[in-house]
Amino acid sequence: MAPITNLTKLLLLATSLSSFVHAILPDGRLHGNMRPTPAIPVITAPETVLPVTSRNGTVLPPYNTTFLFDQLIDHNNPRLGTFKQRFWHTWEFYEPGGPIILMTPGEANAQPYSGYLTNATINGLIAQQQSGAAIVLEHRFYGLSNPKPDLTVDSLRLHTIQQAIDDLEYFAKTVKLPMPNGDNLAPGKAPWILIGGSYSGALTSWTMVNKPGFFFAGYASSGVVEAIFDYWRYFEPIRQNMPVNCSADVEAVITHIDQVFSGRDQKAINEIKDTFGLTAMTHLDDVAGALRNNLWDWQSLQPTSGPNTTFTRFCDALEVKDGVSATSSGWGVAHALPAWGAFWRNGYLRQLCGKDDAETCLGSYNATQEFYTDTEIDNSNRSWFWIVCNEVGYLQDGAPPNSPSLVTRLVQPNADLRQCALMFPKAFPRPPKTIPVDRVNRAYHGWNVKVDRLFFANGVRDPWREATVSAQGLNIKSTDLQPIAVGDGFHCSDLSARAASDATIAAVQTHALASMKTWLATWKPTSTSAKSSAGQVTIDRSGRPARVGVIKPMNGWFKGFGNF
Ligand SMILES: *[C@@H]1O[C@H](CO)[C@@H](O)[C@H](O)[C@H]1NC(C)=O
Ligand SMILES: *[C@@H]1O[C@H](CO)[C@@H](O)[C@H](O)[C@H]1NC(C)=O
Ligand SMILES: *[C@@H]1O[C@H](CO)[C@@H](O)[C@H](O)[C@H]1NC(C)=O
Ligand SMILES: *[C@@H]1O[C@H](CO)[C@@H](O)[C@H](O)[C@H]1NC(C)=O
Ligand SMILES: *[C@@H]1O[C@H](CO)[C@@H](O)[C@H](O)[C@H]1NC(C)=O
Ligand SMILES: *[C@@H]1O[C@H](CO)[C@@H](O)[C@H](O)[C@H]1NC(C)=O
Ligand SMILES: CC(=O)N[C@H]1CO[C@H](CO)[C@@H](O)[C@@H]1O
Repeated sequence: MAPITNLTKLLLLATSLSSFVHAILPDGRLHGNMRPTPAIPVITAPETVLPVTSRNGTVLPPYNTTFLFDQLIDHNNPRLGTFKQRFWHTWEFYEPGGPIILMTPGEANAQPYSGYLTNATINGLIAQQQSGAAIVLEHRFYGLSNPKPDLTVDSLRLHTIQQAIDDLEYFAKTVKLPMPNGDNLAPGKAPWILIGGSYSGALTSWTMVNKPGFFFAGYASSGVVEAIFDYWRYFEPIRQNMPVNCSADVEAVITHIDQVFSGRDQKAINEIKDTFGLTAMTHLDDVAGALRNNLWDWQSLQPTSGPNTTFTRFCDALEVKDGVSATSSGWGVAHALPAWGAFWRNGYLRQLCGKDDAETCLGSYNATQEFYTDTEIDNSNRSWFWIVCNEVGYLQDGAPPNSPSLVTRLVQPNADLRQCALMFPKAFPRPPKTIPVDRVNRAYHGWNVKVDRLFFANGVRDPWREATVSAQGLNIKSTDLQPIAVGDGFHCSDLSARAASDATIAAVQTHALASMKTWLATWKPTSTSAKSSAGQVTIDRSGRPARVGVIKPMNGWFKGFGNF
């Protein structure tokens, strides 16, 4: 499990103090058979004693000042008017001529991402080196940036990748930035750099393909540029990089469980359910699917995680017997199965599900559960699942028969397609047959992206690697104008300045900073029109805390990221 961050504690506190009754798992997800989102790690600006100051000593607004921009509700129909889109901004390193560095954290409430204004992140390192200003923009349909008052299907029709791309363009073109000369810095007058990680890393690539030349340069960390329907390869970098005895045993246990669960020996089936403390669960694919959680825990690893992570404890539980570690072939099912079960019964299940019973927490079949029916705003799990079901897929399930699998083959894409229908019955009266990911790949070129001045940063141990331009077997060439730098990191590791403690990630960052320097030296203004930005911004003083919706650990999207 992701170490409980201060943010999570705050959210839990906020929730317990409010009237919300949503079931929340201790790790912040809505339910227990839910895969981790490819979101970027939360980095919050340090609370400094000193005020933020510009290079000449002017005192600037604190990093956590929330600005509001009037964004178009529907780029296909501007007459529908605008909604308030939140953003955060600083010009502490800015000097005239410097770049404007824009990031959306993507599928999350953006409030805790203030660190992406500072030199705790690659964004701020670029700003510091190039004398730029930095912006964090909340993505539509996340947090409090909502074109519509709820997350019903009718509202979510405006939640598409293309609308998000158009948001970025309209924001950059129109915003009157709250800084000196801020109405005279649109693209063409100042060089804009678009940054993103994970989904928003893909969005960076997709936007630069879709709006050629609009953003001068880009940086995509772990950008999952290729939409993939059956993304069973999510588990491949994990299988390849985890302790080999542990992967051998996980594979053996899962093969055994799949065999028993596919047979008719009810006694043997019940014994396995009991072993994991899941006796009361109804559906065997939910039981076997829930064991993916131990692999999803890998997603919260970072080079700075230290030795005592949930994932490490899991492998130790399987592989260390009476103080002795198994050889590379593992101990085999006879030891590993009961050891895995004990790990669940002795704390893991409680860590995952809190006070919820196993079926409520890990079951995926109950259409009336609040997890499926809650349509209040600020529920990133629901908003993201809409994009999953309609555009990108990335379904994380068992490997095909001829490949080793760490996760049950009883869970196949239809398990997620069934959930699409449960969560969005108005859009999917029946489970869809597939997800039209080809549309996304055709529109935004996926792995075939060719864009000047777009920097790709990826990590060998990132489970999302296989959807990036560094997927194994692709061999896409790194060039000066479209570099691909691969470090030994995990998911989006290179976004954090702290991750430079790993020399391979430091090299990725150094490479990126050098590319930005070279590219920006060639920038020339293309627009000389008079001041034009009319998008006045206001400051949000409402101070509304983030909401936590119903989370179940039955999909992996929303596993957190820890230890930056
Ligand atoms: C210092 O910078 C601020 C904005 O960053 C600007 O408004 C002001 O004119 C500058 N003052 C001097 C003395 O350069
Ligand atoms: C910003 O952070 C400071 C320091 O933690 C806090 O006192 C202040 O209330 C915060 N402001 C907003 C608008 O959240
Ligand atoms: C990062 O920025 C802060 C100002 O926000 C500055 O005090 C600090 O020296 C910078 N760190 C580095 C390593 O440049
Ligand atoms: C490892 O972490 C667990 C859970 O946070 C804790 O209970 C345990 O004491 C830690 N072990 C060590 C050796 O730090
Ligand atoms: C066996 O597993 C333990 C515990 O996870 C690990 O520390 C060790 O490196 C593994 N050894 C081999 C040979 O895989
Ligand atoms: C389904 O969920 C609802 C709402 O949480 C609950 O009242 C009901 O008992 C559940 N049904 C089953 C069969 O678990
Ligand atoms: C709105 C909501 O409930 N979102 C949650 C989805 O899952 C993540 C875990 O990463 C939580 O942090 C969010 O609060």
